[in-house]
Amino acid sequence: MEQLAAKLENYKKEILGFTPQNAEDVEAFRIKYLGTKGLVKNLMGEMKQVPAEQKRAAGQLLNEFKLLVEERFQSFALLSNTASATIGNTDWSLPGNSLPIGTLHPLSVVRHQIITIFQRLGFAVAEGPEIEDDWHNFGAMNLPEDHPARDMQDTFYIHQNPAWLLRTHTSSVQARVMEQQKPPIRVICPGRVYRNETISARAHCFFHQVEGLYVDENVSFADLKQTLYYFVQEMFGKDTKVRFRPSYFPFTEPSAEMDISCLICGGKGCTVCKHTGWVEILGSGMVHPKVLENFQIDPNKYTGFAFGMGIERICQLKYRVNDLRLYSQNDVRFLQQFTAAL
Ligand code: 2NL
Repeated sequence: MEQLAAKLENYKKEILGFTPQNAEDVEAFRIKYLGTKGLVKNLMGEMKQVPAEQKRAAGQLLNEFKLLVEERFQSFALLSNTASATIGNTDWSLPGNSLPIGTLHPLSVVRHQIITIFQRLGFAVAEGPEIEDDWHNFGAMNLPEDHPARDMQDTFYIHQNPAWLLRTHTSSVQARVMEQQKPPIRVICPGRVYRNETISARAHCFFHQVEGLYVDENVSFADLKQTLYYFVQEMFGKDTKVRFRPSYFPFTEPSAEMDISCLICGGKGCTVCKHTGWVEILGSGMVHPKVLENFQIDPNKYTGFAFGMGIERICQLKYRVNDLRLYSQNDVRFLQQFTAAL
């Protein structure tokens, strides 16, 4: 036993001190220690001479030694693969240059945040076509025939068939939901909408919206206020204040616009809030009885609230984007600033 232990100690020193310079050295190491006529095999053979009562301890020592040799060989083998990966002047084993990975568009980031908040409240997500007919976009929403929004000046009609238009809001999606589903209805509809406007820092011919609709028995204005208040707290932080101002939309009655305390100046007054301390973020209201009737939903039994917000606007407030055109110019200097927002 003592002889064996001393012998192994010497071999261990030899092995640990051995540094192969190339693939040939590694192969020589393998043959010397691990080959069919190598040291480990020889030592195993010598086990026969060990007295029976010491066989167990000797076997254990030898086994430990064998594991050490194998482990050394494996680390050399990795190195030697690396060494042989050099062809000419190129080391093909070096890590490559990573390809630049794109980032989510800020509007996608914010849309995702909005959707997640409402999903936690039990809202489902619905999508629909961007090319719509007059009924789903306007008629069902209680917009009178002579409403200015229906004007060629404001809405893009499809040249080949003026019965079709580019939706001006995602209410058309909620119209399709109400067509197919009876209350309780709880949906949010994110999507791109189009308006015929001259492009500037503050206006664009398309933008992105999230609209929400909740129809059931006993849905009240208090539900509307609390839902939208919850949304603001989740989206902009617990310290954000809200206020509702009376407003008008043809599809809701009563209607209200919601302001939040200015995130930029904290309500003290700045250029973003035009020194009022408040910024408008969405429109809302109780669904007009005529809209419900358009879908055979009895307004005496059911009530609902609805709201709509521009994703660009939310994004502008959250990330201080001061020009609407930035969202569609695809300038990477703009887009790359939102990696952290993931
Ligand atoms: C805004 C205001 C609003 C709605 C959208 C709606 C939808 C149905 C019925 C009734 Cl199906 N109303 N949507 C209601 C109030 C306001 O949007 O300023 N959006 C950017």
